Amino acid sequence: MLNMKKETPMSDNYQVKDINLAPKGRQMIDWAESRMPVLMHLRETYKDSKPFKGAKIAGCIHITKETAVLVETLQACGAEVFWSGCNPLSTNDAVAAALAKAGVHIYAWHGQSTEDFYNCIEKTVSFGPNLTLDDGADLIFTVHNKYQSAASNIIGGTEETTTGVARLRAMAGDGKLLYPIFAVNDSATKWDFDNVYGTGQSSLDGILRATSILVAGKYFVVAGYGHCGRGVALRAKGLGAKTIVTEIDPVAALRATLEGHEVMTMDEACKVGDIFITATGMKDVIIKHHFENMKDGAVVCNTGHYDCELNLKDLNDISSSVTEIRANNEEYKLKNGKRVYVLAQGRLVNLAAAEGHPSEVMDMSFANQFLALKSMFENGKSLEKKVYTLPAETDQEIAMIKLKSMGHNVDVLTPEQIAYATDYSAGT
Ligand code: ARJ
Repeated sequence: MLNMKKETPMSDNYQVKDINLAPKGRQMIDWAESRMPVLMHLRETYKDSKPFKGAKIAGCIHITKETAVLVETLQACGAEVFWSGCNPLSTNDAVAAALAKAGVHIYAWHGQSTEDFYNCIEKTVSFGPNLTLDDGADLIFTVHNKYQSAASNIIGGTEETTTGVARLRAMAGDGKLLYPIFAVNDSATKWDFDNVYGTGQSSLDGILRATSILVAGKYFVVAGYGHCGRGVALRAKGLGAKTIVTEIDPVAALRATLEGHEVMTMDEACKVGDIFITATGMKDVIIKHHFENMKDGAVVCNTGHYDCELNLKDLNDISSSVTEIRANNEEYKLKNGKRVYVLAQGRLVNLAAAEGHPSEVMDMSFANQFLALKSMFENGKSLEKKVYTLPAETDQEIAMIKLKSMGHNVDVLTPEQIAYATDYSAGT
């Protein structure tokens, strides 16, 4: 059906860095499972009825221990799964090996070239999936741009992240989308938790692993005060940083000032900051003249989905040397004599230099993924080729299971209270 190159170097079952890493990967997955009660509850609930029987799911998301719990939950509930990573630097090779051992058709390894990255995605498409799962929409774009014939077999897909959702909405607006999509990112139990607390903690984790520097007392510049930037600024402040936010949206900037951050333009902030992190989803946020004006020793990184937020070509042009001084930390010696340290080559610092968001928060994101795919498999044929959000009841269900797993409960309205809420004759 697909015009895949016949001489693909990949085996039909998997392509990972080292299959012998599987036992180590299995330990990591076991650890994640013990912290993901919602997903494990869904596995337990649906493992006998197997709602995914007959589903062939191609997925393109970061290969982490948390992703492994999602993949194995889909498998346990009847799906056949074909996986690739959505970033050349975020694959955990031990986890990938454990998944390969567990029968997942997985094609991903850490540090792969851009060419291999796309070859791996194409390999998963060659199996003729009927559902797709994306983080950043690279798999969907591959189907749409190169393998349109595969789309006729695809009932629908899901998208994990803000950047991907924005692009898919643009595609749907132009009438270019070939199958319906659930925007998992837009569920409250994803966006309000993963993007804020997940990105906040894991980005600081990545910065600390790559630098081992003290955050307290430093000028910490966060570009973008969306949910992700807000989470990062919150955690940096918690560690004692003097936080500075740059924004293009006056409402977001105003929110940042009232939440205790200094607000300024990047032209101003570049001269002040000790640590910079971009969380905008936009390209060219830090460019040549910003790098040139930074203080000696400034640390720069990105936590947005794509690596275009820092213009590293600009930085290269004004540098006389680049040296890797520790894992995920490159020293650029500028021709003006100053040094700038770039983490994880400008790729998402939280996934490339650390392990991504903690399992507890991915639990909710991936419970949304599971329920979105289930709903798509069951009802997708009746949907239009648009981007949909999940119903509010799904958020309620996920939040309730999560709360209960943490030992909390909520109050319930009485019938009188329910009537009161909509009683427009009631006054003081
Ligand atoms: C898998 C992760 C992890 C993790 O949900 C997050 C999001 O929206 C992404 C943008 O690319 C990354 C994704 N994410 C964060 N942490 N995916 N496993 N541990």
